[in-house]
Amino acid sequence: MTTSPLANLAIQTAELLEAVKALSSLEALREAEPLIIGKRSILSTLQKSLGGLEPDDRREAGAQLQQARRTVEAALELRRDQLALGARAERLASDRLDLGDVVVGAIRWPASSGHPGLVASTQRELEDVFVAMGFTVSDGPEVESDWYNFEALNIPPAHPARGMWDTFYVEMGEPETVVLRTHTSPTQIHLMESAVASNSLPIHSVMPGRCYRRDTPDARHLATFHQIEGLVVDRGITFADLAGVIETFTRKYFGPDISARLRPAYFPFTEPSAEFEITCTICRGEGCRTCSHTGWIELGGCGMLDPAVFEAVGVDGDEWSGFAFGFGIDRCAQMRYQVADMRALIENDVRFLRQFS
Ligand code: FA5
Repeated sequence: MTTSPLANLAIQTAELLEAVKALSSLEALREAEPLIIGKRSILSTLQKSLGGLEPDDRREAGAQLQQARRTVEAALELRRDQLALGARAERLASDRLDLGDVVVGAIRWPASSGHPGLVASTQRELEDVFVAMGFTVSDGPEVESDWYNFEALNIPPAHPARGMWDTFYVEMGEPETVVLRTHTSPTQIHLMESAVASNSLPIHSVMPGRCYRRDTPDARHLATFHQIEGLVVDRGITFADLAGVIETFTRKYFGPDISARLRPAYFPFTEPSAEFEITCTICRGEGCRTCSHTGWIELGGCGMLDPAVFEAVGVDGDEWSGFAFGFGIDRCAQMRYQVADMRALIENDVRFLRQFS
């Protein structure tokens, strides 16, 4: 008498069900699945052995085997669902955000109060330095007509110098072209126009404010940044006055250890013009990524007011002369507080911000 190949099917099925129950993770289940119901499983081996049976026996054995397979498959699916549920619960527990914890733990209670950002406080410090030197503080609009941002500053349409400032345009053409100011120099024009209108020359003023350029942010540039413009219009003003103001400013703001230099430059609204640079405070002049390995950082431009500008605003150049400068406030903050990458100023990382509270 031959034994049926399925003689131990009940025991074998029970063993498979035990094995399924013992699976402790989704990964273990994925690994064990081919051995439990795949081609290499005992169920598939038994299936192959049915070939030698009589047709009736084979049909009956086939049905039994099918039933066993369905039972094991159902157990496997159930185990898969249980394990997936467990894994999800674990994930949720580890991601859990307890607002109570945040108040008591991370923020500290009582919560610390806010404080002005580094650029805002630098602007105030710069204003204080210039006020102590006898300047008043004025401001002007951030949205300017083409006339104020360019033309009155001796930069007519299509002048190649427009390329110096990559501009955000608000309106193009008729009735007039309107831009986000690319520098604070248009405020000079407003100030001189109103001084002429009110017959209140001379002017000794600084004008801080936000500027916009289509510049790609990097270690020394942002698309939205700040400048402080300086304007002096008086009788008998010379380049020596300008150099003296810059030297005094550097000593007062950066201290005696920092060297400054003026290098010849070109701006359409000043003649002669210069660039104002200081020793890079990140590397102390050794050369680093922030200063492009030159050891120097440009803080701004300056120069004697060009006669064309006086003409545009109606100042009598025979009686008056003057100078102007425009320094980057973010650059000043960067150099004073040794911020290697200017982008840190706008990232709002509280670990950075807290250092300046
Ligand atoms: C000007 O904007 C001139 N208006 C300065 C000036 C005023 C010259 C008066 C003569 C008389 P410049 O494009 O070089 O010049 O910018 C001056 C300073 O602004 C730079 O030295 C730098 O400190 C700062 N600056 C310019 N572009 C950016 C920027 N994208 N991000 C941060 N700071 C900037």
